[in-house]
Amino acid sequence: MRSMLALLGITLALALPAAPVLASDLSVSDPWARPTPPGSRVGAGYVQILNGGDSARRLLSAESPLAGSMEIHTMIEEDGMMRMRKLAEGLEIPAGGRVELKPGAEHLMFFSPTQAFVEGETIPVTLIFDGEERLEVPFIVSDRSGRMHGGHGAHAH
Ligand SMILES: [Cu+2]
Repeated sequence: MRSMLALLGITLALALPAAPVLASDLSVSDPWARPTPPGSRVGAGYVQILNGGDSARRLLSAESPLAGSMEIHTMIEEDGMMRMRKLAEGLEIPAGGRVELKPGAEHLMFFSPTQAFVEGETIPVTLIFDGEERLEVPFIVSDRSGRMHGGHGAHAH
């Protein structure tokens, strides 16, 4: 039985398309979104994106079935105040490097959420990269307000 299973495994492996075609150098870790009150018109999401490849990649956009639209933002200091700005060209993930979207820095914006983001729930997000690569990433809604100092929440859009 054991050897039959092993054989079956080999057969299946041979039947699969060549792995490098499907393999991605991109991966993500710790995707999370902030809880929002009902009726909120915006939400924010954060994630680390790792690029294991040897060429730079670019996050171009994002979308979610639970938001009317999404944007990639950064924070800049202007007249002593931190303000959000849309990254129209997207966000580069350096070769062999990583970018951490986090409060007070780059982040994803959810506009016109279709529902409140409730702690513990999952927001499905598609991250869209150059080369038309799409990563499906579930963002976990979690309250990390203790770490939000200088973050996004205090700023009107
Ligand atoms: Cu923003």
